[in-house]
Amino acid sequence: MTDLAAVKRALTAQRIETPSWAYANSGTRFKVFTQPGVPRNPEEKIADAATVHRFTGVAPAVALHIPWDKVDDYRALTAYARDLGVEIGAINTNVFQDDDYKLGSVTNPDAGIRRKATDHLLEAIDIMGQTGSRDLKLWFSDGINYPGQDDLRDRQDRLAAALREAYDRLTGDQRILLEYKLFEPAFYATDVPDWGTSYAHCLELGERATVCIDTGHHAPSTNIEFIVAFLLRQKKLGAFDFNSRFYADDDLMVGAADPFQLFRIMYEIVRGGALDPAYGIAFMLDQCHNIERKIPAIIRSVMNVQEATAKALLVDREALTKAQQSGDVLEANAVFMDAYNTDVRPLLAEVRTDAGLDPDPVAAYRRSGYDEKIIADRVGGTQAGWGA
Ligand code: PSV
Ligand code: MN
Repeated sequence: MTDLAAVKRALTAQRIETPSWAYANSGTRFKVFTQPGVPRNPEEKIADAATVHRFTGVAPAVALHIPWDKVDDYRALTAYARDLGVEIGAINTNVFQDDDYKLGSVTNPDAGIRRKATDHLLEAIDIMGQTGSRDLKLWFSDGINYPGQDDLRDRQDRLAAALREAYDRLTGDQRILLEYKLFEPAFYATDVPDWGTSYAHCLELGERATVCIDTGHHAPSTNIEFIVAFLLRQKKLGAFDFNSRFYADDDLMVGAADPFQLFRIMYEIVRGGALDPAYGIAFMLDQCHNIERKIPAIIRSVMNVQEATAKALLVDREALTKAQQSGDVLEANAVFMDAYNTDVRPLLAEVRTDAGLDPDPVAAYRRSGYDEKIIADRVGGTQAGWGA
């Protein structure tokens, strides 16, 4: 039997971090469709993130991307965020947009370019010191397009050297989250293509380095929950970048493409005792809202994670273990599916009402007038964009 009070406590304590860049204009390589009311600076992105937190109650941190969110005074930005009720979360590095990085950043054959990229990682760690961020999230677009273009193994050595330098700069509770991605922008070989490569580098680095799973970064049909279970067992899972995909790295709303996969992932999190924020996993979103209104889409995404989590918490673990141990394949699967097929929306509505929130965060946002206000206020200036 599931302890409903414990399920509600776990849902109330859940934390989800939203990304500053999801509030900005974004698109595909073919077209960016701009939207009215989009933030023009990091402060306005933070205000939007605070709005998501106000309506959901479980999104109290916003991840920054440097240099997209570069400011002169990070302490002032942090104080501004705190006044609005949110913290600065992970600091994301960007070693993929300068012309210098055409042949790679930390794996570039040119030592000068490697130095520049590594210095950027160190700069991000300095910023973490000023914002109080715990997490340095590293994603490298590094890779090659053609067989023979560069030496695959040398590139691993260069990567390891840069990671070591950044790792040695960490202090206090700071840590590295190393993200992997199968392909794009490199099309033949990527330098951190999969969880195994990330895991091996993290292992070499030490305790403060863990893997970040971006759910959109795998080959089709990859069993992501297996990766979650494996990394949890090794104490090497540090974070998620949640989003969903139908084809490649689509960055659609998490839970939109495959809510069953999200449930299976969250079940492994619950099974591993890793849902509690004290465990240390950063549950982040990494999405782009190219055609839909951004703030309600992010609220919806947070709710999708909550729904998958609620279902995972409802799995009757005792009944499941009993069925598994007696080899009752059908019953084990039925117990699992019973939880997945439960409509958890009334339960989550109760959790929200108990927390003093509106049970329907999207409707409450729509009624609030915030959307109309940002459209009216944010006129002039330059809208923030993915890559701007
Ligand atoms: C790369 O595709 C990625 O998932 C990384 O997390 C980046 O930091 C993020 O997207 C934004 O470009
Ligand atoms: Mn990502």
